[in-house]
Amino acid sequence: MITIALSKGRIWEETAPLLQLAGIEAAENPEKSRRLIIGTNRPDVRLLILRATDVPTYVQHGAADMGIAGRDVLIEHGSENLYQPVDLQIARCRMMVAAHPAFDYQNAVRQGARIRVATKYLRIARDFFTERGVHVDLIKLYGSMELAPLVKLADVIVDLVSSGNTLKANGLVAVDDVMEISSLLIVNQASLKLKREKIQPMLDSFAQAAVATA
Ligand code: PRT
Ligand code: MG
Repeated sequence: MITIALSKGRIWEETAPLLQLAGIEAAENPEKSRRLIIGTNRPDVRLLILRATDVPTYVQHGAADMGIAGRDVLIEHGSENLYQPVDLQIARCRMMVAAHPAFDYQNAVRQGARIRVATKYLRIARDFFTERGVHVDLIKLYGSMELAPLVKLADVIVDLVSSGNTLKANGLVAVDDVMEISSLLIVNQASLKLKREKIQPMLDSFAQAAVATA
């Protein structure tokens, strides 16, 4: 059995066509089903439907042989034991620093001021500002980061931006670019060794499908 860990929402939407190109079709639509284990047209392949941030954990411990996770999630989780053979180029967006237009970010950075940063992505934010020699106080949030600058919980946020509509709707502007984000195929290293004759052809199909849909 090959077990693939995935999350609902945008990852599923963009993964389904890749799975199909790789000859795998889910028996049920995970967006509609309440089932957390979903079979496929291949009796030897099943899907686990998880929270996006839990995907690396299942693959790392071998509860799933492979999975699909955003680079943001992988960096925050750490990638010990995880082989990352294919960048699928799906669920693409950018990690950005955003602020209220009244906050002079460039000046704060230049003057070496201490900046209050609210984010779900502590590791990414810490590394980004440390590299630039900017002193920050990090405030951990679990969602709705856009609110923080509006009520003066923080000077800036570090968050994912795709259309930019969420920033715009809350009157925030992007002030710095942290990194490009896409989702990667991750594989448990022991699974790859033990089940290589099944897994390697799947990795090749995914890589081809990613190029075909890019
Ligand atoms: O939503 P939930 O709390 O269950 O979990 P999650 O947010 O970790 O998962 P999900 O499914 O929302 O995102 C899965 C992955 O998709 C992330 O790990 C990213 O790699 C990728 N991705 C791509 C995004 C976005 N684009 C994105 N725009 N993840 C989140 N967003 C959010 C962003 O945080 C912001 O709140 O969408 C909002 C901004 O969108 P725009 O279009 O208004 O700019
Ligand atoms: Mg989300």
